[in-house]
Amino acid sequence: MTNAQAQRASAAGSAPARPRDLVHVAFPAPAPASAAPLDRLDGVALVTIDRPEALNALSFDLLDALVEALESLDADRATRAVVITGSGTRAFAAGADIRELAQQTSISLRDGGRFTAWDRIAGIGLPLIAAVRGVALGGGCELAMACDMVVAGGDATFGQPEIRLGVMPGAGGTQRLTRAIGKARAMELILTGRSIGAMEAHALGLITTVVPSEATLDAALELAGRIAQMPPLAVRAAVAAVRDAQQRTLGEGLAREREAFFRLFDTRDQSEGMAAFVEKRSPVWTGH
Ligand code: CO8
Repeated sequence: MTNAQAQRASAAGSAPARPRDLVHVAFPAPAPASAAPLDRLDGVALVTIDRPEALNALSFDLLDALVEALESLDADRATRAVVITGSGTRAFAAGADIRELAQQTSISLRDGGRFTAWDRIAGIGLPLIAAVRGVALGGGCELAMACDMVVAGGDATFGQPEIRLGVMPGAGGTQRLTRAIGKARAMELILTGRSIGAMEAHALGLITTVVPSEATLDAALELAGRIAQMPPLAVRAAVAAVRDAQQRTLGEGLAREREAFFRLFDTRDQSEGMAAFVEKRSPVWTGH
């Protein structure tokens, strides 16, 4: 616990769980329980938000612990892809911790600096896959949308219910939802707070895939495992370029894409990948 966190806990007169207890990291991720054997989870990390008693609500300390976990995985060259999930079956995350938010003022939010966690999540270079069962609401939906792909179980629901609390999305929801599903549909969801099920979310283009609920984590790990088999420098470059499509003009994005493409020709993986094709063999990626 940091000093600031200790002071906050002391001021609240209680001893909350230490931040790192709220997030668990398994690296490499455990093999899925599915029948299909997966021997390709080298390089895949599983990050679990573990606060099921509050439907994995994202307290500020939990978010800090999540960011710290992601940043240390990002700094480890052995990690190739990350799956983020919520513990239990009822929630990915039911949003910000409303009890904690209820005590805030505009000044405490602005001066507290706790929202920088969201910028740090956006700065993670690894591909992030959300494995969503149950609710992904408010900040939970925003966290799923901050990931690069979303694998959802049939029991998943997504929504931005903040309007019903007298506020609005504040961690990217208005921007990422609008980019994902378009202005008119985002407006309806944000202005009414209506939640949508996994099938509707898929039809709208919000998520990558829908699978039977019990298969959600396995499907996300399997997807991460496939990505982890790809050349890591090219994966990171492609992740950055696709993200650029959501945050830059077309001209800027195209220029950055071209530069990233050119830079990959300085890598051994590019030589190896193309030589392997010509020599009709499988490539061996080294990440150099
Ligand atoms: N914050 C705090 N506690 C929560 C939250 C939450 N967001 N969601 C659920 N819980 C708690 C409940 O209080 C309850 O605790 P307890 O047993 O101690 O009373 C426990 O989790 C179980 O929840 P319910 O009994 O309510 O379970 P139900 O199955 O009846 O209902 C729902 C499930 C529909 C998901 C319901 O819990 C709900 O509506 N939750 C709130 C959803 C919501 O409004 N989310 C948006 C929050 S605002 C937000 O995310 C703004 C983001 C801004 C930036 C992010 C900054 C971090």
